[in-house]
Amino acid sequence: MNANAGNLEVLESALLADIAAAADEQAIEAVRIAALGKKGSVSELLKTLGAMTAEERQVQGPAINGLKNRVTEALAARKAELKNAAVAARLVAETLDVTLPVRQSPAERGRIHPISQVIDEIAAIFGDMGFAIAEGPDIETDHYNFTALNFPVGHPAREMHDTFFLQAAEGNEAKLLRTHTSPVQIRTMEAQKPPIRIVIPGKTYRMDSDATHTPMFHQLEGLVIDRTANVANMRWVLEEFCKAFFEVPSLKMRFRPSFFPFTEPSLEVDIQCDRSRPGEVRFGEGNDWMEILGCGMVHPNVLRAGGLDPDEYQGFAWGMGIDRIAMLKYGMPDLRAFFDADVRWLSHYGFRPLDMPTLFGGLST
Ligand code: 2NL
Repeated sequence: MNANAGNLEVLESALLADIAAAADEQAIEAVRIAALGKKGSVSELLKTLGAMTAEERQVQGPAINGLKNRVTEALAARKAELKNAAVAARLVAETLDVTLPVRQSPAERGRIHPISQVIDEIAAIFGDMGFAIAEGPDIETDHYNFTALNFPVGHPAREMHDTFFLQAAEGNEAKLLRTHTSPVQIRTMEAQKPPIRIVIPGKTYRMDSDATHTPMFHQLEGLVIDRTANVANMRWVLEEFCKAFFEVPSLKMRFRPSFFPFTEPSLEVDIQCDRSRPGEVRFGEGNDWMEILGCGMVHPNVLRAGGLDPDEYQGFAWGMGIDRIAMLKYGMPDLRAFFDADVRWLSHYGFRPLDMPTLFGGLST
């Protein structure tokens, strides 16, 4: 009897020590199963009560049940303790400084390159006039880049030192990097019937590199072809474009005779500007002129090369440098910074991606 009481005490202190030593909820559960589970040490003791005499049970019943109750309580207390400790540990580990400034999302932090912005602005202006955007490959054939555009054999632009030629496979004609976006107009004439009203923005390449020229630059050309398109229509389209692009209500334009192989007649266009303030050019005011684009009536040979009958169709076309007009509009002094990929430059001169240029909301918001 006394020996049994001693055994109960030993078991109890062993179980209480195990409970105190349990470091997490998994460990405490293991102790519970070892003591109170189906084959647990305490459960096994309880099973022995059935085989006892009434006198024995009177003593052992309360002793074993008392042990069971104290172990149950100790398990519950330790479980609660571990739970609180786990919450406290998470509170320390998962601190959140709510006074930190909110980090901007990529859509807010990123910037649209001025060239992309200007292309979007031009697309908005001509899109509003009913033009579609057309694109084509940067790598072209001699036919689309020169021959179809009425460049005579021996024209200086066809020389190796002006144009980037690609290495040709044995017996094949060398391809080249397009020197203007005009090949896209020829491809469009071949692919669709007039009326054609397209603008073509894109990369162009010439072997030229100094303070005002980069070997890759951006051009925008336009093409209108139908049965009656004429110089007066061209003048209106270009004037509406310049007013919208430079965001001025009125603007004087000057058309000077010029020469391009692909147009006849060919014209160069100057717009009115004011250069009287140092380091600043204003458009639509003043008595100065600035050259802005070249244009003309599409040459009959070019119409023929595009598969059109010049006795049936006529049209006008124009071309301008995007990089240059972007510099003019946004006062960027150095062309080369356009292609340096300097994020400090881009965060200064770039545009917010969510501010899309529209004619009703403003182009350059
Ligand atoms: C300039 C002048 C120009 C064109 C480009 C063109 C294209 C075809 C037919 C006729 Cl397919 N013309 N393009 C016409 C006149 C001028 O560009 O100074 N560009 C930077």
